[in-house]
Amino acid sequence: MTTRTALRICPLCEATCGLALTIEGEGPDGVVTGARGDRDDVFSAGFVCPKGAAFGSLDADPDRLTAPLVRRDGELREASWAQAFQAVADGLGTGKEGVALVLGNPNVHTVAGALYVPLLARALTNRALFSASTVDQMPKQVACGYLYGDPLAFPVPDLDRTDHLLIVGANPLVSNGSLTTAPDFPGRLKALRARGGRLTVIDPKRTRTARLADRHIAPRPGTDAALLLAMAHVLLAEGLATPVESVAGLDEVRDLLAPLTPEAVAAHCDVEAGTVRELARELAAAPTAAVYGRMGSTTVEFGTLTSWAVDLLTILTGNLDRPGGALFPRSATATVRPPGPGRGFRIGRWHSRVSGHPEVMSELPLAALAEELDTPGEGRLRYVITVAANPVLSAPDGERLERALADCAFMVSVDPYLNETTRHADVVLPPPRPTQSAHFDFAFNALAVRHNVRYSRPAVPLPAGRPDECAILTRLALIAGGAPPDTDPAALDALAVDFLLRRAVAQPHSPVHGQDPAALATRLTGADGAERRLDLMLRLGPYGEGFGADPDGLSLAALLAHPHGIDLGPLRPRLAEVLKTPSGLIELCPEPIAADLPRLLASLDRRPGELVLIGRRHLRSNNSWMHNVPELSGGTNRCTLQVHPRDAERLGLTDGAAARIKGDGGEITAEVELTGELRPGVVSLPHGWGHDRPGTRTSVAAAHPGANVNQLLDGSRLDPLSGTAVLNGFPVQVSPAEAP
Ligand SMILES: Nc1nc2c(c(=O)[nH]1)N[C@H]1C(S)=C(S)[C@@H](COP(=O)(O)OP(=O)(O)OC[C@H]3O[C@@H](n4cnc5c(=O)[nH]c(N)nc54)[C@H](O)[C@@H]3O)O[C@H]1N2
Ligand SMILES: Nc1nc2c(c(=O)[nH]1)N[C@H]1C(S)=C(S)[C@@H](COP(=O)(O)OP(=O)(O)OC[C@H]3O[C@@H](n4cnc5c(=O)[nH]c(N)nc54)[C@H](O)[C@@H]3O)O[C@H]1N2
Ligand code: SF4
Ligand SMILES: [Mo]
Repeated sequence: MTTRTALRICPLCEATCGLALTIEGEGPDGVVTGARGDRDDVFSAGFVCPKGAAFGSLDADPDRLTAPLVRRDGELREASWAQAFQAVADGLGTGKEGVALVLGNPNVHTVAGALYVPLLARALTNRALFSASTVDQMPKQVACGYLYGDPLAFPVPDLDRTDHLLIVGANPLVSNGSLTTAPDFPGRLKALRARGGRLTVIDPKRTRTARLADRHIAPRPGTDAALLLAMAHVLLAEGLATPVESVAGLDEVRDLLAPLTPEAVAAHCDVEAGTVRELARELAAAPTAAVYGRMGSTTVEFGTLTSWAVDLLTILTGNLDRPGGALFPRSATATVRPPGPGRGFRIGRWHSRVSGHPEVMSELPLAALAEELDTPGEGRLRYVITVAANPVLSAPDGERLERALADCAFMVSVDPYLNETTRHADVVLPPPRPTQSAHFDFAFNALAVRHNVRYSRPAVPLPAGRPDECAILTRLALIAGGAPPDTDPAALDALAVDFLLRRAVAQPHSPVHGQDPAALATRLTGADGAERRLDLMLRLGPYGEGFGADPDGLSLAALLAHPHGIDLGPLRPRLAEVLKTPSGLIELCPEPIAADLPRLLASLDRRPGELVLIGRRHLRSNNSWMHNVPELSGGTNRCTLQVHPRDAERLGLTDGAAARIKGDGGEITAEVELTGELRPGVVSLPHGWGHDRPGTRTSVAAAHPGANVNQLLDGSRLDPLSGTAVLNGFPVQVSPAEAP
């Protein structure tokens, strides 16, 4: 048997480590028999975590679907690709008005998600887009949208150069980082401390990240907005604020935060006023500093306010857009825009039908998907397309959603597994395994702590007749757009290329200004449409060769010549290029955000009920879909209810016994695990569990199903500005239960 090595960027989390895969066997049958970190990778330099090391098992999982499934006489059966696409065309029929498009997390990790999902969304042209963003980072997008005029302009902490990092509600030692792409995040935090820098962690749990910190603050969950805004109050009151020049609204912020003194928030947050002052002074005194917030700062009652506060602190301490602070990465495939004011950001251009939630970045809250499907009346969504999503487990009230999915007129899922969500589909279209897919990080290059660009072609070829995920989504887009069945799929790529080129040649600052788009299109290289589109984006991007304008610049050919990637240097200040607010300044005090502050002020006197629940992640997991890999299951990766011993005593719970947990949306049972790491009054359950449904095909996961924490929610607790579900810090009741 032949053995060879192939390079492949890991798609399993946001760290984007370069892997060196050992592959045995020829052609489409090649299997991964080993995975290690690629020591020569320009960005990850050999780092790999247990998930990356298990890449081969995940890739070869025998439960992965290898052929499409089509429902006939109530049962999902294997079918040919032609039959499956025909079934989709028949099933969607003329129902295009009422199609919900549901996008899950892996879309940010695939070429198909970046390049073809937008084409599918455009073909559907309706206003029913739902994604994992509204159970994740949407509050950050709203805050950045208002502050900088661009909801995708995320400042990223300059991890390798900062003197002081304040982490709010993130656990990168386990998650490997999010909205900040940094292979070996743990090593980079240790390096920060080794060079004399300071790490502060705000988290109701003493997590692995908190244990590494110089200072750990454990506030009451959901109170960070008040805590951080009180810190901002201190900066302003004590004359410690030294914001960058290009800000508007500083006086308005000062007035707005006047009531938020450390004393006013201390009891609410359960953090002493003196500590709030110290935190603010330390941040201001550090030569450079960055504030970094993640899930514990977004998926909470005041998610947008907290996200705004995170950036406010960075801005007020003069740390935005400077080395060692937080900077805006410049991705190799970004659209180059001339500096100058923009149109700004707004939400609510339309509203959801049932509860009237405002659209945010063209999306409606994932938590509202079930009601949009099951509530009768005009405009009811009757058709569902899911791509890489398992909302039955990842969104609130999966039981209601399951009933709605079972009842809809037609559902198609693009997914490699038959799981809790896809078991309701009428057609399942499985993409090939990761080794058979190309990889490029369109999303994460824009979040990386160091500029770089890397590309992996498929390590193993596809069998004849099997479409890759780009081809699957192309066909779906053509069907959704009503194209005749014999339409050449290449037409869609040609349209996308033409669109970008026409726009470029019309722009005076573009290196191809005034040229002929058709002639430029013929110069693109690449083995398929996706590669040609990547080539185009690279060539016209900020480091591009500009169709000959800069012979040393980037193109697909240059990337292919550098299999371990190309380093493009450290992050650099570029605020002027980023700002797209109408004023051309950072709009520090956006009206919609200011209007949400009274809600926060009103909550200050409220003492929440006895117990609140927060989530947690495990190192060897990834949301709902990695419990099926034997190497990644068992051990500490279990769905237990963590409880502080003091609470356990009060509630009559013992270690290893079963507990019943009740919330707005239902009740579940889980095994109790006592831990002193939680602050009392807080219990913790991981998400992505509940693999006990019939009709799924995830045999390893089904053996240890766990319980679905999101069943405790009914979908009504949302951060109003972003439509994001409150997944952290919601009230629950816990009592002893019979063993499950
Ligand atoms: N309570 C609670 N709930 C949470 C969270 C929490 O912290 N607490 N976290 C939230 C967050 S941050 C997120 S991002 C969401 C994630 O929730 P989802 O977006 O639903 O994502 P996953 O659970 O990761 O499920 C991914 C699906 O994609 C499929 N898949 C895997 N690889 C591919 C591929 O290459 N192509 C395609 N087409 N499909 C693929 C898997 O089989 C699975 O069905 O969960 C959210 N839900
Ligand atoms: N191993 C592994 N890695 C992953 C994933 C996974 O499932 N497993 N999922 C990936 C995804 S989709 C994402 S979005 C990222 C998420 O990346 P992170 O946000 O780093 O991961 P979490 O574990 O959700 O960390 C949230 C932290 O917030 C804390 N917290 C909860 N409530 C509050 C609060 O009210 N205030 C404060 N200050 N803290 C609070 C929790 O205790 C927890 O430590 O991880 C990614 N990486
Ligand atoms: S840290 Fe993330 S990207 Fe790196 S090997 Fe692990 S799962 Fe893959
Ligand atoms: Mo996420």
